[in-house]
Order: sequence, then C-alpha cells, then structure tokens
Amino acid sequence: MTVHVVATAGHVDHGKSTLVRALTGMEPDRWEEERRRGLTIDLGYAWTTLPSGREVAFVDVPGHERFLGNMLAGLGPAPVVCFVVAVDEGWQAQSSDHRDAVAALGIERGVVVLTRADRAPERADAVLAEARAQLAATGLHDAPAVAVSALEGTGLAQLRAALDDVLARAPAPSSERLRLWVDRSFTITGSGTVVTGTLAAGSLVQGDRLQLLGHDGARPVAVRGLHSRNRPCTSLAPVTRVALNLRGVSADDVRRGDALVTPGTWPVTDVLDIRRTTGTAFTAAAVHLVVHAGTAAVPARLRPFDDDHARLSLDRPLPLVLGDRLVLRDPGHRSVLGGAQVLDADPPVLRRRGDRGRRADRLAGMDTRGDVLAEVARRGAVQEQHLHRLGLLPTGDPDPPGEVRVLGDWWVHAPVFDSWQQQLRTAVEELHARDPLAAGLSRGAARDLLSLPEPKLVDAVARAAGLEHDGGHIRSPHHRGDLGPVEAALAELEHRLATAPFRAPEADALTALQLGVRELAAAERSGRILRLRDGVVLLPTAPALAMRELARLPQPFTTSQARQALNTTRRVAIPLLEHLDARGWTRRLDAGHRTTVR
Ligand SMILES: Nc1nc2c(ncn2[C@@H]2O[C@H](COP(=O)(O)OP(=O)(O)OP(=O)(O)O)[C@@H](O)[C@H]2O)c(=O)[nH]1
Ligand SMILES: [Mg+2]
Repeated sequence: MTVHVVATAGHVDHGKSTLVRALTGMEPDRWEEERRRGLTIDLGYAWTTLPSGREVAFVDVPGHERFLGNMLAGLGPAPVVCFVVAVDEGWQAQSSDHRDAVAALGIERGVVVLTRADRAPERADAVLAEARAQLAATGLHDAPAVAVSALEGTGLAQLRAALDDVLARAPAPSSERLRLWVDRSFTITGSGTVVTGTLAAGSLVQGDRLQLLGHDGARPVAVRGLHSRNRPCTSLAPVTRVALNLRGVSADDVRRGDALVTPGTWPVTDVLDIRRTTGTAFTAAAVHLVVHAGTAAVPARLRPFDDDHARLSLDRPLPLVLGDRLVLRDPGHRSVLGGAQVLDADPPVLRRRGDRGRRADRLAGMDTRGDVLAEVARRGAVQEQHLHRLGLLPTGDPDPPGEVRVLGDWWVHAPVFDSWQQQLRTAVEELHARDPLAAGLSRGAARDLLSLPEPKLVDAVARAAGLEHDGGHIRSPHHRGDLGPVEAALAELEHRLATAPFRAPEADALTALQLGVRELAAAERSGRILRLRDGVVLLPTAPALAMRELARLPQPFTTSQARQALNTTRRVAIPLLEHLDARGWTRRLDAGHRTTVR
C-alpha cells in the first residue's frame, strides 16, 4: 500500500511541528531537548489517514538555519511539501531558504499552509499574497493554500481535503530499481540494525539482498524485516516511509546519507556534469561547496564550464543518475546557493586543449531526458546495461537508434564499427602480404589494434569484415593459393602426390624441399595439403580417392588389404584409415578389420 510522504518546510517557529501534531496526533519532535527548547533540531516522523482513506506520512523538518542540512535531508527524497508561513510573522529569512530548496529540488506538489491563523486572522490575505509572490518561480506557484490554527483546530479539515486532492494527482513513482536514501539508523534490542528512509523509487521485499553504499565504501546487506508506520510488512512499494531491519551491518556503520540500492543497477560516481536550475551562476559561485542529494551531504569542488554548466567532483561517490536534483550550498553561508540537475553521471575525462570548450557546447545542447545516440557516439561502444544504469534507456527491450549496431550486450556506434572493420581488414591483408606463412592476426593483437573494450567483440568485427577467424587467428578468406617463398616446393610436392597419391614424402624429402612445420601449417590452412598424424602429408583429395579403392574390396577388409589396394606403406595406411574412421567414412570392427560406411 502506498503511503504518501509529505515534508514540512518553513521558517523557524512558524508552527510546522504543531501542525503535524494536530494532523496526526503523533509527536514529531522525538528528542527531549527539542521538546524542552520548543525547537526542532532533527527530522521527525508521524503519520495519519486522510478522509479518503489515503495514508500519509510526514517528515517534519527543522526551520532553524543551523539545521539547514537536516532540513535538506528531509526535503530531498520527499515528493510533496507542506509549505508553512505563520500569518502573525509573515514571510521570513528561512522561508526564503526553504523556498530555494523547494525550487532546487524541483518539488512541484504541495499545499501552502498559513499557520497560527488565530494570532492575526486579519493578516491572512496579505501573508498569502506575499507567499504567492515569493513562491511564483517554484513548483508551488499554483499550490492550494489553507489558513489553519492548530491551537483552535480551524482549517484542519480543509487542509486534509487539500492534501487529499494534491496527493490524488501525484504521478505514479517508478518501482523499477531501488534507491533508498537512509535518514536514520539505530539498534533495536533483539532485532539488530534498523534503518529508515523515504522509499521514493523501487520496491522492497523481505529477504532482498541489497548493496549499502556507505561513507566508507559498498557492502552487501540483506533485508531481514520490513516495517512501515510501525507495522510489519512483507513487501513495500514506493512512495512510502520504510524501516528496514538489516543483516550484515551494525547500526554504527550506517549513517544518514548512505543509500541502499539494488546491486549493480545505479552508477556510483564522484564526477558529474551538471546544469544549473536555480540560484547563483556557476561562474560566480564558490569552488568548494556542499552538495545535497537525497539525504546525503557531500563536500564537492565545482569547476564551471559557463554560468549554467559545470563539472562537480564529489568527496565520496554517490548513486546518481541523469536528471537527479542536487542542492548546492556554500559552506561559508547558511543559505542555499542554488539547484542543479545531473546531465552526465559518467562524463569524459578532459585532457586535451579544447576539450573543455567542446564539452561546454555539448552540455549546453543536452537535455535531461538524455540522448542515447550521442552517448553511444561519444563512447564508441558501451554496454546496454551501462546505458540502463545511466538512465539513458527506458525499461524493457528498447530499440536502438538506426546508427547503433548491437553486438551481444554491446551498443556500438555505426561509424566506429565500420572503421573497426576497415582497420582489421587492412591489418590482416598487410600481414598476409608481409608474411604469407603467418597463421593470421592473433585475436589479442586485433583487440589491441582496435582498442576494443572486450575480447568478445573481436569475433563480431571479424565476422562483419568478412574475415575468417578460428584457432585464435583472424585471416583473409582470399589468402589462398600463393604461399610466396614456399610456392615452388609446394608445387613440386603436389606434382609428386598427383602421380602417387598415397606415397607420402618421408621426413628427409620434406626437409630437402625446405617444407618445415610452419610452411606445412600454412599450406594446410590454405587448403593445399592434408596433414595426418606422424608427419604424413597428402593432398586434400587423398581421402576421397582412398574411399574409391576401399569400396572395391570385399567387406570387411584388413589393414593389410587396404595397404595393398592403396599401394602404400603401413606408415601412411594406418593414419589414413584412422582419418577415414574419424570422418565416419570407414568403421573399425575389431583390431584387424574395417568396413566402408555408406
Ligand atoms: N497561537 C498559535 N500558536 C501556534 C500555532 N501553531 C504553533 N504555535 C506556536 O508556535 C510555536 C512554534 O511552533 P512549532 O510547531 O514548534 O514551530 P516549528 O515550525 O516546528 O519550529 P521549528 O521546528 O523549530 O522550525 C509554539 O510555541 C507553538 O505553540 C497556532 O496555530 N496558533
Ligand atoms: Mg518544529
């Protein structure tokens, strides 16, 4: 069952926690210190059922500027917000910070709640007008607004109805690949490690094996148990608040900002190319920033390409993908610097002069839905799974663009594939010309020549190029006949065997002709001779000729009868008969007898 997740936002003391308390009957300020000081410090969690039966969980955030990081961890994964402004105080400094965060995160759904309405009912209209003006450039520009007094209970019914209405129109979240940003971890006696978070993408089933992308690397974990709103469940779909009992990790080793993911399905990256969506131009921004993504806050270095595009180097890798929203903060200031969207979670290394300029142009032309052809073109060859990971392919079995060749699980840009074929053909032909006896280009040499990312691709390129490949070598099918320096000796051998087809030359006769192992192997590869065991060399036609003679013999026949019929020696007859057995042309009955097979 879906539990919609709604975060609060708004200036310190404007009544966010009081509102959540009034709506849910639960206490969002979990800490004694918070209740004593009347101030939210960390995230609070509470839930209720709306009149429609829709379930909603609130993530209550602190308003005080000192806890901006906590606020962003709460707002980051939440798709909907209750934006609170107290009518007696009106718009304040942290109202602006939280507005900037809402804008940076691209949050488009929510309700504007005018709180503490009992204190200055006459100001409600003016405060709403101010809030509308301030939120005009955000996704909340046309959000419904409700005036509420949590103290007197007025407006709460209207607020519940407005929330119901907003949530009814929320788009279905993706349930494909899991990414759960952890916001809390603790130990429960008897159960062990529990982590909580807002499940915004992907589903969870008890027993799932996940990857924990932690502050100090990745480790496998298993889901022992699942809870949502303090109730045990066997599976959960997004969006919802979840608590997971994990096996394989202690509570101290999991922190806010870690993420649980389906193993291998997200790019985990510390270099990103991004586009500014809101806030300060990159060229005017500080170099050292803090980047907030999900519940994570990571120091980072910003290198602008221009006002709107930059390369971001993170202090630790995060599971981020095309289109993800980031909030950028200048650690020297407590406010939000602006927002950005990930354009490339696997950007190219920029080495040469002019690379930066070209990259800037390319980024300016990119859109956040991604351009799979451009990405394949840039990489030359890329695995389909990697394109999925980067968020460049829709789910299912996507059709590749026309200029992409699919080789197994690799997508190769057509011009690159063509040039690989051309290069391989040229290299093979050059080799044959240089060394007619060579077996061909080794697969390893071919892979190096083309800088192929995977050895398997060699075969596909060779096949497409019309080259032969077996026995670890690639050669031209046209490389037949002329064997260069050994051609004369081979012609002599052919001449002798043409007159006496089963009189295989003795070893010293081959030596006299200067036909060594290498020369004979080359001759065999080009189909000029047949080599049998024990150094027996015949013409490729010998087996068929032999069969003609053997068929005339009374069946079964002995080795000796065969030797006489073929007018040859035991040295040749035995390997030849074994060759015929192996081809299935003759069958051996016992130690001394064979028959021909029809
Ligand atoms: N009169 C009146 N007072 C309210 C109302 N809502 C909240 N308050 C008071 O406003 C003060 C702040 O309320 P909180 O709910 O703690 O405010 P907050 O926004 O959660 O504050 P932080 O979490 O610290 O940002 C408390 O003294 C509340 O009693 C209301 O509707 N009417
Ligand atoms: Mg509070």
